[in-house]
Amino acid sequence: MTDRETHIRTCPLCEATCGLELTLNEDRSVKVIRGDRADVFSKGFVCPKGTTLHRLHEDPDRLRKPLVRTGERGEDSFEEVEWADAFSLVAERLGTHLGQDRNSVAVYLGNPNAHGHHNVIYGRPFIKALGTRNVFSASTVDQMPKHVSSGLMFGSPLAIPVPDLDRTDHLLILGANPLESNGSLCTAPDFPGRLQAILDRGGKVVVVDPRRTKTARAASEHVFIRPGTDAMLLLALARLVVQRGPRTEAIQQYTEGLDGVAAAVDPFTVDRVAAVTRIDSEVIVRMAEELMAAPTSVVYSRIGTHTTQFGTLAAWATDLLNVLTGNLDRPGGAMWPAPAHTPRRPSPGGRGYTVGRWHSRVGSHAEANGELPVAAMAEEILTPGEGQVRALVTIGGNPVLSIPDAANLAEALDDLDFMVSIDPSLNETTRHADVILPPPSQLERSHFDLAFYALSVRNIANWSPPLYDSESPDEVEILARLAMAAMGMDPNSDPAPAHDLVLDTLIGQAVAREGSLAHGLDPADVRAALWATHPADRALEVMLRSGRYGDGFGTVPGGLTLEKLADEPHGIDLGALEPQLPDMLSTASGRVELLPEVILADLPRLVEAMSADRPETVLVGRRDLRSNNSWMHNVEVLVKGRERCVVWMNPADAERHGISDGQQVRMTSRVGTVTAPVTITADIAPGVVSLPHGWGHDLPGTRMSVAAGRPGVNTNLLTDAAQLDPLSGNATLNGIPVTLERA
Ligand SMILES: Nc1nc2c(c(=O)[nH]1)N[C@H]1C(S)=C(S)[C@@H](COP(=O)(O)OP(=O)(O)OC[C@H]3O[C@@H](n4cnc5c(=O)[nH]c(N)nc54)[C@H](O)[C@@H]3O)O[C@H]1N2
Ligand SMILES: Nc1nc2c(c(=O)[nH]1)N[C@H]1C(S)=C(S)[C@@H](COP(=O)(O)OP(=O)(O)OC[C@H]3O[C@@H](n4cnc5c(=O)[nH]c(N)nc54)[C@H](O)[C@@H]3O)O[C@H]1N2
Ligand code: SF4
Ligand SMILES: [Mo]
Repeated sequence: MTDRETHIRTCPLCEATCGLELTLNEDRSVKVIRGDRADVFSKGFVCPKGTTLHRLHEDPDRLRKPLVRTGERGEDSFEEVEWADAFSLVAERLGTHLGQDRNSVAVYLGNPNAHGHHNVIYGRPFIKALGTRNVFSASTVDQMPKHVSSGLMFGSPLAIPVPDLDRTDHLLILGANPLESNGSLCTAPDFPGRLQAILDRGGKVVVVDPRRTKTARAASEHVFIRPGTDAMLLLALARLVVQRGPRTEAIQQYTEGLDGVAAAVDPFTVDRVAAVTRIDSEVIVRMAEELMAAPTSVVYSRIGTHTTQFGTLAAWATDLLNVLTGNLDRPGGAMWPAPAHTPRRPSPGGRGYTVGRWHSRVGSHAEANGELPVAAMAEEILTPGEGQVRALVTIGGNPVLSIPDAANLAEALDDLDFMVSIDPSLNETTRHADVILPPPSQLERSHFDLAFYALSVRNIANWSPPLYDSESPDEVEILARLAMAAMGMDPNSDPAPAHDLVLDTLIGQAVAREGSLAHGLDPADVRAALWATHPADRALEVMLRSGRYGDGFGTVPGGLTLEKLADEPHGIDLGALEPQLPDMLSTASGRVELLPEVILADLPRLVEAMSADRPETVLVGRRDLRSNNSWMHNVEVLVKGRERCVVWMNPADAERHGISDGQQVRMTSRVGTVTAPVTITADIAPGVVSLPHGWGHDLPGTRMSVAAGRPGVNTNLLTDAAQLDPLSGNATLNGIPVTLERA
């Protein structure tokens, strides 16, 4: 038997960053993908999606050449064109709009942009080149509340504390289901193993979720909650901890506002909160006592708590509680990663963080992180007047399936003068585009998880080279050429100046920033020292070598370089998380702001909501291990088997509505109606139904042959774009009032 060639790379599909081992055939096609046992972080763990990564590359439906529309929107009437022609067309059409009004061009960035370093590095410069304020992304149907609360409390939207899974004695999870999602804002390959290890060392895991999820089953305890009420529960827990004496001795000196906490949380009495959340008072009290009694404990809340009308309050309350139990910035508690691509901050304090530096034109929604709420994108397109959005660039996203009131958005896309999508598929969103520019596959690019190593339960660095060369321009070249077009340059001229601009900006920051290992170096020397050749890798190299473990371009012998990482295909483990207070704080006060003003100003809304009327039935979401948002349903092995796009319904609700297992239910919300088959299960709380997102592949004009055969329905025809978390602009995707009837 001959030794087969293998290729090691990091899985780019979810936040877990698993190492993959690809065994190749003689023609270098992929024979099989397994978990990489030698990976320093994932140690062989893999899920069904990771083992099908090559199927995306091989998918005959994957676009290989640019498409230009020849017929009506909504039909599959496109022709393949040469890249230069596609770029010229985009330059001409975008140029016309940009020439009149920069804000008339909007951009939408989808989830895949966060996976890997290419688009993380090139996304911002591209947006800057467009010069528009109409920037939308999947962040406002996701984690924006956590950015806002972290910005307000710690000074930076990226200073997100993660649960120290591997050392904690007690983990309280709210609104996350990592045994299906593999974790989010908490990069931890083999989440199941890490949770089991907590139990094995005598610790406890408690899951709060309106469904008894796979994670809940694996935990020590599951607690049902009424959707949308987590912020109240967390503040009731905070109130109990304050009453019993908060454990803040260790970090008190780094905090601001501690004296005011008791008054702020006072309205959230156990009895009131028990009634609203439908959790017994005794259970709430015990939850608080256990958080305090455990040697170390940590509260971790995720998308089920963020995509509600109180998303930012829930995100803030989570960290407030971790402070009060004495578990912020402490092993076994909530800790900040120290990622390789950023320098260590030399001292606390900074400019702080603000939201609402500008507002959206129609709904007057506040900007957060330079973005406007994606739930408001349709109204910006459809409402006439000065500053109306007339052209749209989508980059790796499928908002027609992923954002609320999707029918309205689809209508809005048809109303545009021009739309261009950078995307490898002709799907529910890109079918509205005039031009589609397909980037190469994941196997044709290098990979480094810039975003997720900053959210990781260990400090890790792992870089993967491309497996294959690509004949077409890669994604950073596409972005560079579109940026040139946006700046009035010929997109078909040499893109080197655009790449140089990105690189020189990064080098400029690295040599200027205090704490950077390139501080004070001559930019020309830094540039001359670079080893990498690809523009995205060169930019990454600057970050790594000037970052906290870097070689400082020769000034720190033995320090981290990209070349070194390239020699370590299984990654480098840079150690467990370490305490970082107070230097990492960039608030204006240089302290942890426990009671930011905008949070305090929003609290009365939560107090009022405790006595509001409650709808009889609400809809929540669900994720499945074999699915990934909207875009892996064209992989046959992942979608075969039982139907996954089904409504979960409690037996009591089913009986009340006369619905039996497998029958169709018609669900109607304020904005739409959807009909789907029912699975009756006691694993969901009464008064709650659940339907996964990312389905609804039966729209005409797409090229997703496998997905079209198992279309499912689009749950975002029901979610309501009018219900936002006011502080972050995040959409409400959970707790949507619906009425049910047998179809
Ligand atoms: N297999 C798979 N993995 C994925 C993805 C995928 O689509 N499929 N998507 C990736 C992405 S983009 C993300 S952001 C992450 C998300 O990762 P997670 O945050 O773990 O997301 P979910 O698995 O949807 O878990 C959310 C849970 O919240 C519950 N929930 C709903 N409403 C409420 C509420 O009001 N309160 C509480 N306490 N719980 C509530 C839901 O029942 C659900 O179990 O997953 C990533 N990983
Ligand atoms: N009801 C409900 N709705 C939800 C959620 C929920 O829990 N409930 N979750 C929300 C969350 S957390 C998220 S993150 C969003 C996701 O929302 P989106 O980001 O809008 O949707 P995805 O399905 O991730 O879109 C992936 C798209 O990227 C393309 N793509 C894949 N790889 C690449 C690449 O390398 N480059 C480029 N340019 N394109 C690529 C795919 O072809 C596909 O078109 O959905 C949100 N919507
Ligand atoms: S858990 Fe996530 S990173 Fe790991 S193999 Fe599955 S999809 Fe890939
Ligand atoms: Mo997400």
